[in-house]
Amino acid sequence: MSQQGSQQSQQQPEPIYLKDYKAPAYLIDHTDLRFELYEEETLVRATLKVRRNPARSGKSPLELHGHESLELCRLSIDGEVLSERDFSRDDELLHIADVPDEFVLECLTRIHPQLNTALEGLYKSDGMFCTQCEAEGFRRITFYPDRPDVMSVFRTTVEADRKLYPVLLSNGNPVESGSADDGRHFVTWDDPFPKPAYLFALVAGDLAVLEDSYITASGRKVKLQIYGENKDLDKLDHAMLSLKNAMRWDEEVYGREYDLDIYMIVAVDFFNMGAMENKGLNIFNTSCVLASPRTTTDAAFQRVEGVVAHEYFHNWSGNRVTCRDWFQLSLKEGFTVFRDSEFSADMNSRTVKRIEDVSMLRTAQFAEDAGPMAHPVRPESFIEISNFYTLTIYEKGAEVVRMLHTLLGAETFRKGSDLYFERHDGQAVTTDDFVQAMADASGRDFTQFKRWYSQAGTPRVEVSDSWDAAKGVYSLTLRQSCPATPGQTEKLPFHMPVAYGLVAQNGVELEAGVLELTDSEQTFTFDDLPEKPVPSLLRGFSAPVKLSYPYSDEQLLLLLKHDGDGFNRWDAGQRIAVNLMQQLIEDHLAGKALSLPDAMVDSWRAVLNDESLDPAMVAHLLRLPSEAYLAELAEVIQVDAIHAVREFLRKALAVALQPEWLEAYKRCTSDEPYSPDAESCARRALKNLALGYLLATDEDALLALAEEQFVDADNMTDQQAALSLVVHSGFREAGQRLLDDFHTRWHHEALVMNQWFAVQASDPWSGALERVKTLQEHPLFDAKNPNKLRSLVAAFCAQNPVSFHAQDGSGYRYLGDWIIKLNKKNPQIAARLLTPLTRWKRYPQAAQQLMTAELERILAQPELSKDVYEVVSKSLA
Ligand code: B3K
Ligand code: ZN
Repeated sequence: MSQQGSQQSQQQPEPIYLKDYKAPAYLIDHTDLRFELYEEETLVRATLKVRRNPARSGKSPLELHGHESLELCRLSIDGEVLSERDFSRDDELLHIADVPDEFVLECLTRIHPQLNTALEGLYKSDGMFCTQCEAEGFRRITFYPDRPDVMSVFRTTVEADRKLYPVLLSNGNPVESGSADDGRHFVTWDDPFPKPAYLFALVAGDLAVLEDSYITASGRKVKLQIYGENKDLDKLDHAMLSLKNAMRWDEEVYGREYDLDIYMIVAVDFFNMGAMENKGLNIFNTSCVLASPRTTTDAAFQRVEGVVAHEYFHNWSGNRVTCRDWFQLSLKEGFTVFRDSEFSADMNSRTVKRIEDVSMLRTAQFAEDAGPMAHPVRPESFIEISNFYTLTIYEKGAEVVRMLHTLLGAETFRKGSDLYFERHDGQAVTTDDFVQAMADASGRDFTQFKRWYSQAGTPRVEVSDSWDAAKGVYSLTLRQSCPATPGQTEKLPFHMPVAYGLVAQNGVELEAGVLELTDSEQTFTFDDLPEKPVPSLLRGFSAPVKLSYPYSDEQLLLLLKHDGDGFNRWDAGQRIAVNLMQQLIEDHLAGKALSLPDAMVDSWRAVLNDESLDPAMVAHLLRLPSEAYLAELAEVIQVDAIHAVREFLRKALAVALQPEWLEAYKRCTSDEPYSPDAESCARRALKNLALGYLLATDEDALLALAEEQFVDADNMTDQQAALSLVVHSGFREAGQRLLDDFHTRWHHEALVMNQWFAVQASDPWSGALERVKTLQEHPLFDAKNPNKLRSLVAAFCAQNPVSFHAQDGSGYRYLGDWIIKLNKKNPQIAARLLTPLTRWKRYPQAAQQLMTAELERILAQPELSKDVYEVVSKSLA
């Protein structure tokens, strides 16, 4: 009791609500910033042209956001210095009660980027200065209305020591540069496009640059520059190519051209997220921009391509048209993820891209939707917006846009996006505005559809069917429901497209189309059919739902062989494997012996031997559903049973098909020089899948094959695969040998060493936690660098379920200790790392108790950041 009492007496952060939105009281027509960067401190001079917002009636005080770390040195209005009586300051805001309707505000602020470990605002990454302002980082730089609906034209001068910081960058075009006293120099940048403060960026450092150019569709020449450390100059070509491809694609598919004369990307090592779309000056985590065959895996090559495109696409979907408030975050993120995934689909294999996206959505986003942080695509409230850069906003948001695309068709959708960009260019708008543009361009009514933005949770769709043989009439009945989520108990029916095909016993497609489900129960009939078809439902995963239909194994095998939709072929295979694995998990828990049915071996053999199939498709078809996916599907997550069953099946399939795996391995081995194109990636994917199965046979001769691949590989995909497969297959001695060898080869490459940490942290063996603790002391580990935390701490807690969920609770305590350590230093990362603990309700009783005890220990800490407080308190609610 007493402890609860003391917690309540601490002042807890309050949520803010969408319903409380008010237009800004003042607008900033022009923002002039002057930065003087020094080793101990930075001075920021801001000159703002302020005007009362004519859309707001009555007089209001001027309120500027300002983080507690800002030192206010001087404040003046129209040249008159304000005294302390003229303004007041609290934790978040500076209030000036009495201001004219139009005035110039000047403000001198002192900040300390060198001490900024939160990596928000202006901070130092290794030796360079850089910024991250989204969502609310600009208020750590100067006093300003730091909200996305205040859009201003920026002019920025950066001054620093010329030797230490020869490169000085900001948004827009460079307009002036020169020398200053004491070996210093300056550059002035002018950005003519009004933008909110979250898109501001500044970089100062000693950087190398890769330069190229791009001619836009209308014939304008744009200078392209990618900056990084000198030693990484050879790793920038793939990002440059991806950028040019993205620029062309956006012209061709969306009719969108780039607008400034220069587009810059800067790679930094210390970064909380993947990348940031600052106007004309993207700042990227090195992990999302550097790529070379020797140091980068195929997956990372594709990630670079996708993220470079994503940030580029934001120039229209995010920058030219931005969000009115942060509740609308998915307006730019969902749409831009949809755009980048279509781009990647066009550049590589469409089916494979869809399989990858859906696997992630169904595993991680569905789990989020079923957890305590579940929220709608347009949330109604938040305590800390940084906690809402979620899979729901990004991935489910993209699925919502995809559904509009499916409902309208490509051509009408394009009319809608044209209308949206034209209508709202230069504005800060809402998801309603986006949907309205789609509705106006198509003449359709999307009132019900908008529930996808306001209702959280993953809908269920149950399908049953009937067949009237005499009339040749087949009917499908669809029933939808949606489970309760925090704050939302009752849900109304969604409007969802259900793409389908009807497949005959000989594999021929009888009919295909898109059903529109709008009611809680609806029946669709199909006439004149020659036989009872097998329904292929939710083709291409046309809606983000859990669909069930009582398929027999024979029906699934038919779809696996013949479905005209590649995604559903894969999904049929997944359903077969999931059904079997769920049965085996039950058997395992009941102490029964496990066995592999012959039918499964036969169908896998058929897929493996089918050389007409795309090897990437084969690799996806023959990869067993992940432990994380099985966990998401489970009523109660039995971590050890899931792991044991998956291992049993892997070994059984390895042994049963050993000659076929070896044959596939050889077939996919090639002497061609490395190329990251889709076909070569597919070949390597199948080869390394086969290697994994071969190692699962525990035969030493096959271990030699893996070691040979490790040593001979001319690319990181093959080398990393051999390393992680040997380590994770439990060959302790050989694993250590390869780890040591890998360390010797790559200790000078930070990103490669992240893999080395991650392979060890995600190794499912009993010594993993001790090893992770030892690795924390490794000279290359740095707790201030989010990439290092992700590759060690997050890899252990989120990708090593058997070790994280050890029954003695040691994994939970380990994570709790980290959260407490990072709470103040880097709240965003601390809150993100917490995710695995928040899912406690899904585990057996004993684990629940240990997990909640750890959450309570965190909640009882003094001075919790808003980020951590929000996640922990909602998890315990
Ligand atoms: N818009 C940025 C995300 C910034 C997150 C800040 N906490 C990256 C992106 O989605 O493109
Ligand atoms: Zn984005």
